[in-house]
Amino acid sequence: MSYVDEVYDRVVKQNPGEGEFHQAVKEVLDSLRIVIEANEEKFRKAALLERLVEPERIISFRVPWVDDNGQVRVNKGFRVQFNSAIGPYKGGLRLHPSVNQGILKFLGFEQTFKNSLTGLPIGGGKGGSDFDPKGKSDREVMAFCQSFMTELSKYIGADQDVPAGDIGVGAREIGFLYGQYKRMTGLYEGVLTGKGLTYGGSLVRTQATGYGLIYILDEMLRHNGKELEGKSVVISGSGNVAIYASEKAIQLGAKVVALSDSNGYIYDKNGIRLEVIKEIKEVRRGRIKEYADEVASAVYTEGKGIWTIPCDIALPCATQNELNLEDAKALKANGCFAVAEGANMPSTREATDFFLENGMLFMPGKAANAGGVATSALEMSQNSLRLSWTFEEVDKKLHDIMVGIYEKTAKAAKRYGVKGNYVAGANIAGFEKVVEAMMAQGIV
Ligand code: NDP
Ligand code: 2IT
Repeated sequence: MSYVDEVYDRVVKQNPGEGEFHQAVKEVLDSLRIVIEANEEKFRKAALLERLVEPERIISFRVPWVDDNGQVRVNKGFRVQFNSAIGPYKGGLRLHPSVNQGILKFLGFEQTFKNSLTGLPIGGGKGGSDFDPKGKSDREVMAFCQSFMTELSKYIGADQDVPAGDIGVGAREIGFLYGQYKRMTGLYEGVLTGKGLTYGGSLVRTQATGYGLIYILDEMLRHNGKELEGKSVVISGSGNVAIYASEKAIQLGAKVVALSDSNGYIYDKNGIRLEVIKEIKEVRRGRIKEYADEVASAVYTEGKGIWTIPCDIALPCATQNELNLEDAKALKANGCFAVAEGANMPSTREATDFFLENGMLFMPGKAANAGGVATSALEMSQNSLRLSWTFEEVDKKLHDIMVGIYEKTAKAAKRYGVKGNYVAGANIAGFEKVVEAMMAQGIV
């Protein structure tokens, strides 16, 4: 049996019930076959793959908090410190009822390669809780965040592990978490990123994942003789990534015609009005359906189905496995020619294979959404230097990093004879740096 298959079988056996983790490992290992087979003896002897798929450490803890009725509630809290070969653990915190250890392991595994691709010195980690911020008061969210950080603060630090936002964690939650970290440790340090601008945050971090997604999409299109201007774009989700991907796509002359949330989607034939979306989502914390109540040209549809809307470009920016084979076929049938993943692993394996086999341009999440964590690393640099760069400076660095990721990804694919396969390219390029660092540091 090949080394890759042996390690994959072991992952399935040793991590029962963690389907998303198996899926993420399989996708990476499958595309690394060519690289691994060329170095099989060396990697086997060093148990390189076995170490790569095993998190360095998982911390799991109880999060008790008191709701507005005086009732004590208990959630599960986690931090997966996946790989520190190239820098301190770095990655977001997700607050969503679907969170469990397997989901966070898939995210931490992906994060390790993504962070490597950025070229910056950050390892891979991810954390979160099954706490659902939806419908909770600000005080309840604060109570949860303070309790969560009381435990987490023992395991993180500016040179050790630096969490940030992800689904359900934005500026409000980062503020509560930071306040509690400072109170617990007495340290005013860059232990979290995505901080507010008045207490150590970086300009552009809010926009970074969405802007970065459009920067790399633009680069991919240009290298393939296409352009963004005038194209119609469907974007799923309406959170941080979806909103700022829309903003940059519109700035560059595209027309964003649809957005969604977990209840349904809106279609606006005139192109969405982003100021209305921002008011609903960022200010009122409302539902996407409210857009159709306010904008006459828009239609709201309850439930799934956003990928049946005809478009040139599709950007899944909500959550894992939100785009399946049937969706991929519908996109292709309606003329879509490019897909870039703002979310982490939003396309199922079958959908990804369909895109690649049908000549569609496809940029996988670990390359396409790396602008968020890259800008987090820029926030860490500014915190260490104790200064702040301007919006233009950070935006330019972000743009250069995304162009760099495109180049590394495209070159690695070409080098291994799979030109245009950015899935293989991103996995190989991300892997090479992590492996070199791991091999250099001995058996750890
Ligand atoms: P937000 O919480 O800001 O927004 C999430 C959006 O996705 C909401 O519209 C939400 O709808 C929708 N969504 C979440 N879960 C589901 C679900 N199970 N089914 C359907 N819709 C869902 O999160 P972000 O925008 O930050 O994150 C979106 C994706 O991007 C995630 O995959 C995240 O891991 C990834 N990402 C985020 C980065 C960042 O910097 N924030 C960086 C890189 C990747 P609803 O409100 O109804 O729940
Ligand atoms: O998935 C991700 O890359 C993020 N949620 C951002 C992580 C970060 O540390 O900024």
